Parts: sequence; C-alpha cells; structure tokens
Amino acid sequence: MSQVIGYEKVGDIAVLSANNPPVNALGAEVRQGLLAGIERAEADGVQAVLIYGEGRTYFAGADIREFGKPPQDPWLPALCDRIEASPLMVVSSLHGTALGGGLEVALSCHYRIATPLTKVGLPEVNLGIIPGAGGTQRLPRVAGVEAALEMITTGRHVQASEALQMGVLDKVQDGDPREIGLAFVRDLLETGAPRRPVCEMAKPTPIDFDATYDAVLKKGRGQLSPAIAVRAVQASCEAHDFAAGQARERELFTELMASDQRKGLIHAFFAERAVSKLPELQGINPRELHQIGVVGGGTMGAGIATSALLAGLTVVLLEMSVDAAKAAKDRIAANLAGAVKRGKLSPDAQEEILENRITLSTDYDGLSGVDLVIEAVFEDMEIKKQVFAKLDATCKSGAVLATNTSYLDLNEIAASTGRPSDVIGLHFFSPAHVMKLLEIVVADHTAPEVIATGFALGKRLGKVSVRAGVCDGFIGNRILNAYRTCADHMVLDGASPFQIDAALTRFGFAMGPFAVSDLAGLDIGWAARKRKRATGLDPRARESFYADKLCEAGHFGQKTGKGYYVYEPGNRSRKPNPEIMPLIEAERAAKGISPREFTDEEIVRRYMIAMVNEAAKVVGEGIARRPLDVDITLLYGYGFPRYWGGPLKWADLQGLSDVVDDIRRWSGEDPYYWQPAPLLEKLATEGRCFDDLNKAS
Ligand code: T1G
Repeated sequence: MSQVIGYEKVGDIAVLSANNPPVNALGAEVRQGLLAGIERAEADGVQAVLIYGEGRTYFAGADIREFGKPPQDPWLPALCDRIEASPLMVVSSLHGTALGGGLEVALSCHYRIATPLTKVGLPEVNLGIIPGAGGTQRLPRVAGVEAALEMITTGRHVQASEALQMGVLDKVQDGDPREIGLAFVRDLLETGAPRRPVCEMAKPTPIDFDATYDAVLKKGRGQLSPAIAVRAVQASCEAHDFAAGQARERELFTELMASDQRKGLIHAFFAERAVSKLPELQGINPRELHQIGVVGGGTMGAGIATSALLAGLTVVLLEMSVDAAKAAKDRIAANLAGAVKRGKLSPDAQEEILENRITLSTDYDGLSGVDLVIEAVFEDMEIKKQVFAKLDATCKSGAVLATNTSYLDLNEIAASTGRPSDVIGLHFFSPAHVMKLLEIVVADHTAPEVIATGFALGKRLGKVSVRAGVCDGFIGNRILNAYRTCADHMVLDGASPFQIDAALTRFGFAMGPFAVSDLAGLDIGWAARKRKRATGLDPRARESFYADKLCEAGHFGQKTGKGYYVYEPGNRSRKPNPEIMPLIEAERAAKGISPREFTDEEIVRRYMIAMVNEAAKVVGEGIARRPLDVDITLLYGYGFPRYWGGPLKWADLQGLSDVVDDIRRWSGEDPYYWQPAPLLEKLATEGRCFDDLNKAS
C-alpha cells in the first residue's frame, strides 16, 4: 500500500488514513494512494469507506509546490469524481484545516463529519486561482449560491459550527477523527442512509451574476481570481449539467494557473513563510521574554506597548514626566478600545491589561527588570545616544536593548553602550499595533541570540519579521525614498501628482505616493529634505521645492486638512488641492522645463523600475539577505499589491534584461539617478532572475 495513504479494514468499513506531514497536502502520491484505496475497498467486500488525516489536519489542499510543473495522474478533479461515483458509501472525517482541494475531496464524499475546531474553506483565490476540483460546482449545490460565493471569493476559513449550519458538514463532534468518523459511518449504515453524491443534487438557484462579478472585481483592486470565481459559480447554475459546469471551471482554472497573478501570489505565500527562516539562526535559542520596556509614549511608543500588551506581555513605559506618562497610557487605552471594537479583545481583558499589565515610570530605574526595552523617542542621534547610555547603566545584564529608529546608524547607537552585542533595531510601522511588518535591524556586533530574540518577539506579536542590515532607511524606507524621488521627477517633467496616484492605484497599490505623504504628514518629508540639504546634496541630484511651500504655509496633509489633496472634516474622501498645480508649474518654469505628457503605463513602469533598481542595490549590498526579504517588506509595510508578489517578483515577471534596457535608456536623461544596480545587471547578463537567488539561499 501507499506510503502516505494507509488502508485498514474495520468490519464493514475500509479506512483510508492520510499521512503526509506537515499538512497532508494532496500531492501526486497522496492522490494515487486515495485512488488505490477506493479501488481496493470496492474489491474488498466492505460497505463504506472512511477517509481521514493523521497528524494535525485533514488535507489542507493541493500541493502548491506542484503548481507550474507537468501534471501527474490522477488529477484531483478526476479523483474527486471517482470518489463520488463509488458504489460504496464514502465519508470524510475532518479536523484541522480542510482547505482548497482538501474541502473538494470532502465535498466529493457522500457525508462529512468534523471536530469542533475544524476550519473549512476554499482559499484558492488567495493563490490567484479558483477551486479546480469541482469546488465551484459542488459548494453552491450544498450551501446555496450566495454562501458559496462569499466563501469562494473571499477564501475565508469557516468554523465547523458555521459550516454545519451551511450544510457543508453533516455533523460536528468532539473526539479523535478516526473514532468519530467510524462511529458516524456505522450510524449511517445502521440507519440505511443512502449514498448522496453532490453532483446528482439539483442545480442551485441563480442570482445576478453580472452585478456580483463587477462588485467583486472592484473590491479586488485589480485581482482577477475572485471575479473569475464568480463566473465559475455561475456555471453551476447555467451549464446544462454538472459535467459541463465542471468543464467551465477547469477552463477558467487553467487560464488563471498560467497567469502572472498566480505566480505572484504563490511567491508571496512561500516568501512569507521563508522570511523568518535564516540559516544564521539555526540552533540558536532566543532569550526569554516576559516584561518589555518602552521608552517614549508618543504614537509609536504607545502603539508598540499596545502590541506587546495584546500579545500577553507586561510593559513598563517610561516617559519624561507624570503628565506625559498619563497621556501615553491614554493613547494605549484608546488603542485597546479600538481592539475591543474590532473584536480582537474582550472588555474584560481590556480592563485586566489596563489595571495589571502596564507600569508607568518617569525614572530609568523602572526599567531595571525588563527583558527587552524598545526606545521610541525623537529621531535624533544625540538624544538616542543619551537614552542608550542610560539604558546601559540601568538595564539588567542580558536585557536586549532595541531602538525603533527608522533610519539612524544603529552601529553608532550600539557604540554608545558598553554592550553592543545586546543592541538591535526593531523598526515598527505606524500604527504599530496594527501594521504587520517588523524590520529587525542587525548591527555589526549584534549577537545571534539577540537576533533570534527579535524574531521570537516578532512572532509573539503576530508580526511578519524581516532581517535588515544597517543603512539609511534600512530596507523599506531606503527603497521608498528612491521611488518617491522618481515620482517627484515625473512631476517636474510633466505628470501631475494626481495622475501618478491614479495610475498607481490602478496598478494595485492601496494608495499612491502623494496620498501616502498626506497621510504620513508632509512635515516628515520636509524635515528629511532639510536634513539632507544640510549635509550637502550631490549637485547632480534633481530637487523639487514646491512641496516645501505647502509646508511653509502650514499644510501638512490630512492632519491639517490640506496637502496634495484637501480633506473635509469627518469625510474620508479627498479632492486634489487646486493650489498644487500652480506651485508645480511655477517651479517647472523657473527650472526651464517644458512639461511633457506621461501615459499611465510609463508612470507605472518608471516608478516600479526605480523601486526594483534600489531593491537590487539593497540585496546586492547585503542589507536584505534575499530578494524575498525585500518583497515581503514592500507587501507588508508599503501597500504593494500582493498579486504581483513584491517588486522583485514583478521584475522577474517583466524580464530583467528589459528592466536593465529601460534604465540604460533613461540614464541618458538623468545619468545620476538612473544607474543600473550591479546585481540587476549581473543577473540580466547571466539570464537569471531574482527568484534564483531565493532558491539558492
Ligand atoms: N502545499 C504545499 N505545502 C504547504 C501547503 C500546501 N497546500 N500548505 C502548507 N504548506 C507547507 C508550508 O509551506 C509550510 O512549510 C508547512 O506546510 C506548514 O504551513 C485543486 C488548486 C494549512 C492553514 O491554500 O493556509 O487546493 O515552511 O507554516 O500556520 O482547488 O499552511 O514548514 O516548509 O503555513 O499552521 C489550497 C494553504 C491549495 C492552504 C497551516 N490550500 N496553507 O498554517 O503552518 S490550492 C491552501 C495554509 C488547491 C484545488 C486547488 C496554511 C495552513 P514549511 P504553515 P500553519
């Protein structure tokens, strides 16, 4: 019998058990084993077949690693049809996560039982495809079109109790999957329950599919798979029989399987799992974390403290005065109230946190017992050094000393202590209790166990942690600075900020760069420009000054109601600020620039290639260990459309030689800005791509 599918005869029942850790993915061997098991059962004189999974879960889906490779028999759709057509009664017992092809196998069985903690779902759209083994045809027959559409277009994992109500499950019972499954099958046999193939059920009742398609397409911000899924479900109602509906599903599935969006989304799936796996951390144990210190209770410090509290940690918050400490606690309380509102925290837990798990302090001695402290004070090297000298003097031996700086030199900060090996950067993104990205910045002397502790903290806080090296802006803000500059250049040359924002939102970004600046506060960029000018800019760098004029007039974006856009109080929509274009036109005239037309396509390509080029430098210099670290940073911290997989996956999909050719062409107009990154040129010359580096790491 198969290595991965066990066969056992228990009285009148053949039991097929899957054993393909970690998630019982339905790879070729599992499919072959299931087919062989069904055939053997039919020849074995039993009355029924029970299918269940050993280990942590029933089948969590098709084996994603097989995507893009030549298919191997039996295909999952054919296997599902074969299971459903068996003259024996076939039953599945579910536990863990029955997802994608896993749920499709379950739906091809005649009955389904599950343990209470089971989750079921068809999350294929999140991988850029649709269910391809009958899910779009069987689920609407079982649960109705509306419920099926909601599940399939969102990919939501549905709890067993809800799945029972929907009719996806027939019974929910606590216990061992094999034992509850056997008892259920015996029950069905004793009561003379009939075989119940879903394909023989009546066609579901149709809805207005065109309107649903349009709504789903709009919601997906350019992602195609959820909208295409609507068309597949439509076929369950409109195709003349089950087989014709299935053929339509297969046709749409095959189209999506070949799409760039599928490649981008699968890349994102594996990259987010690989990002915290670093060879340098193999076998290194993190230090224990119970109590966290936070220095500074402004928006960032309060957000970090909230994040730690929500993860069950105890926090000591240090502020300069009693009033400032109270204000910080109010910010934390407001963050927690938001978490209660979003259903992430119970009111009881909120009270418990506020009463027992925050200590306010105005004295560094309050931090003497913490296991890790995160400094979140003003971005000024001298102030940070003073803070670290005090932390060095008060924190216990073995405490991790972390800074939340977003661009300052971590080595210089570490050198202001007598224990640089304990110093690390933990760069949170605002709001820190909501944003998933955490850059873990490693200085020259940071100890491996301190890095491991940073990753352990990130995991505990539910963050996606990316390792970064030291440079101005680390991975994310350094790349942001480069592509933001490209947007400024396009404005000088003839595009408007509004056209650029619109082109990039159509490309799939959550927001364009100018709307983002308004959200972050224009004073931040202004301060950065002043800082850079003070250090002496390279005379070849193109600068623009019109945004300074906005700031000088006190317009800092959303928080003042005016920036690139104008904002009405209490109204989240924005309108272009009519004062912007005259400022830009005046600057173009002063610089002697005759503005030219930009197509949206050119805007996107220049912006993206600016991002890719800087990202290639970041990887080439070792600031990011692998291309995938950059991709995850942009996906989780900068609103990059997930279905492109990240900027370096996007570059791979475009073809690196074309990307380099564009940079070389543009370097004719601005040789200082447009210089191909050495790594990009090297890969293009060798005919390789960024993903080759991911695979080799
Ligand atoms: N195929 C291959 N490997 C998989 C896998 C899969 N489907 N799911 C997980 N893994 C690996 C994962 O890479 C990791 O490996 C390890 O398992 C543990 O996962 C025809 C076409 C099941 C909820 O989309 O959502 O069916 O990093 O770290 O947090 O219609 O994994 O340890 O080497 O994520 O406990 C549909 C995807 C497929 C489910 C478990 N199914 N998986 O989460 O552990 S498409 C899915 C998940 C399909 C049919 C179509 C989660 C999980 P490594 P993990 P976890």
